[in-house]
Amino acid sequence: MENMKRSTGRSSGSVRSVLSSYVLVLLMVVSTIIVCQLRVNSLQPKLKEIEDLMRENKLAEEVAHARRDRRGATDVIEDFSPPFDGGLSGGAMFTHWGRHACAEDLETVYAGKVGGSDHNKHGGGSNYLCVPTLNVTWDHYVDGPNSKTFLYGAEFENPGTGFFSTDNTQAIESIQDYDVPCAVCRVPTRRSVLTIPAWTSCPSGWTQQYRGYLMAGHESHKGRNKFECVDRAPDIFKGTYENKNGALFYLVEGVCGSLPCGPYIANRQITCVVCSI
Ligand SMILES: [Ca+2]
Ligand SMILES: [Ca+2]
Repeated sequence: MENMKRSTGRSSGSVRSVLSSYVLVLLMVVSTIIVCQLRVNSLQPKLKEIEDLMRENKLAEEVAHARRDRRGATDVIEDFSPPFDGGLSGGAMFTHWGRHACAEDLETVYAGKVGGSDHNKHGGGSNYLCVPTLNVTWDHYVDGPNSKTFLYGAEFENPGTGFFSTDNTQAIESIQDYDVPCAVCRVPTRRSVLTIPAWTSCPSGWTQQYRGYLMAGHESHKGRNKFECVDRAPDIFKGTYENKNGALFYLVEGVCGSLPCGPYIANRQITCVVCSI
């Protein structure tokens, strides 16, 4: 019995000892956690400072990257764009058919006479050209008919009466067979030029460069030409009244039925206006 009491007492002592050890370990763990937490808390401002620095550094990198991109884009734009001048650079180009020079407020790039393919032959070009009469220069050449493609001069054909003013014809009453002048014009302050058939004035906001009659080749001839607007007060080349033909300018008439009858009238000569904006 006595032994049992001693044994029980030893067991209780062991249990207390073990419990004490657990409590001690627990206290150590708790104290360690508290110390760590305190350490974490003390590091928090430093951590935030580091995060702020990283963020700022990232932002700085992003700003630097964006600046590099912008510089690259600016270089590309400068490579392909002229210096900004308020949007007036460039100018618009057109050919003033029937006049020796452009209007005074325009730049006459060059003047000449109209050329084209023969009115009654196949082949060649289908457009009228404004061919310079000054400073004609050659590169390599072999004289003689070699390629069988020719550039002719152009003249007025069957211009009728009452259509064209004689204001600029130097007292010549009829422009029949006279060679057709032309001038290539630049409108420095405009960006667009448009030829409008069947109108004698420009749309609102547009400026009229000139007006006249639509002209092209004769439908029975083999050649084809572009329609061009020829000034209703043409200049002439004095002394060119000989009938040389070549490329020809005829007044163009509307065909009612194919075009809507009203506004268009059968066989009525089509007007035109050249406008810029
Ligand atoms: Ca002629
Ligand atoms: Ca003729």
